[in-house]
Amino acid sequence: MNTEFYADRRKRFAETMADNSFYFVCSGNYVESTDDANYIFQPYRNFVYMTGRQDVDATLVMVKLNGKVTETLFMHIPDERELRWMGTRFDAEDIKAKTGISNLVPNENWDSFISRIMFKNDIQTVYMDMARWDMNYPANEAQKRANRLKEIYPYLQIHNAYQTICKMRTIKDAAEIEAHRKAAAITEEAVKNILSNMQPGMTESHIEAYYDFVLKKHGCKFPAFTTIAATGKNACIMHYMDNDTVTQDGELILFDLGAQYDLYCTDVSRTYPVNGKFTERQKQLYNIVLKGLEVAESMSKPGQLKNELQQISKKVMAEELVKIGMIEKEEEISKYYFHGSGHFIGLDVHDVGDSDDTVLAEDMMFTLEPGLYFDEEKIGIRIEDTILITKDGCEVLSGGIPKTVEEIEAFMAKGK
Ligand SMILES: [Mn+2]
Repeated sequence: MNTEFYADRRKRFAETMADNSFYFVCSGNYVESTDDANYIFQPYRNFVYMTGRQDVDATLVMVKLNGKVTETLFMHIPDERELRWMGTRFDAEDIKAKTGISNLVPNENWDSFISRIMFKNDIQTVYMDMARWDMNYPANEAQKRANRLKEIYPYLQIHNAYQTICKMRTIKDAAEIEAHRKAAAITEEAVKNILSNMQPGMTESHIEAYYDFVLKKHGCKFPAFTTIAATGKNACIMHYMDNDTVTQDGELILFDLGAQYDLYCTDVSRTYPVNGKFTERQKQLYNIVLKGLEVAESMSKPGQLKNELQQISKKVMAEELVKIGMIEKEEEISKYYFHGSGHFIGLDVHDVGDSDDTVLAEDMMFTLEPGLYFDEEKIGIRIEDTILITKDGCEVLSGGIPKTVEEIEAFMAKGK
């Protein structure tokens, strides 16, 4: 990604900072899993957003003094042993060039740096950056640093900049949209690989492997989230992730999956006949969900209240269920439909910034995901797209992934 995008984000944030203040955001650290192993490192997304980097134990500091902003990146500098064992890549000049931050400082210098800016200047305000939902989580690096600052400089006003930056993240810039497009294109190729290879008798995870293969081929080490591959009645379990059931001829299989590129996510659900052909009944129910999705997509444009899209999908599906006699009154749809209709998407799958009164605006990205679940028929159907709001409508980034009955049957017939 181009350096200018990160510099621009920092500049826009700096404009919201009070004069004579500083902001810091930490990338985070490894979390121990078992024995001498760690969980996969997940960099703090606001750090990535502001720097484009995914380093362990790094901190960005922006100091604003008399209207002038200086930026410093604190990093862990690997020693000889680490370079040998871990192969850690560290090229200071490259980091400076890619981030646009010219001050690169070892973590060990944190205390002296803080002492210096606090000694010379009348800083009263500090912005930390912390997403947190639970009192019982252990303190993270950002909290530890904020606590220490407060201890030494008890007069400091400490604010959380998290929401300000999350709000910026809801409007994607060109570089972010490009990354989302790449993630969507990889997902499309991967789902098509499933369709070309899926056969009744395979386990769900065997089918999932055709998807994983394409992700790895494109250098995506991990998907955006744990894949759901749920055949038959498993599709009625919202967070089914065992993926160990043998698929049967005549069943539908529900996939909820997505690739990520540069951490930018795709989130797609599709429901396909394992053998390549829908039964009449499956087609009837499938087309109701598809109609629910299509009507919401047709109304996705700037100015539209996002939450209304859920109601629109729900109403259309309820009307159709009444028509075919599955329910008598529209409100009875809650028997078959019980989840939300979608979420913002970005550096996180369930991205930040969404609220009950979100009005759609150009360059927002979100998903729509209506579904219907018929336990007694062992059929669960969800169809989900990743959507970009454009100037006067929307673009369905996942639109190339077979979705209508005709597209699905034609594609699967060709692949066999
Ligand atoms: Mn999904």
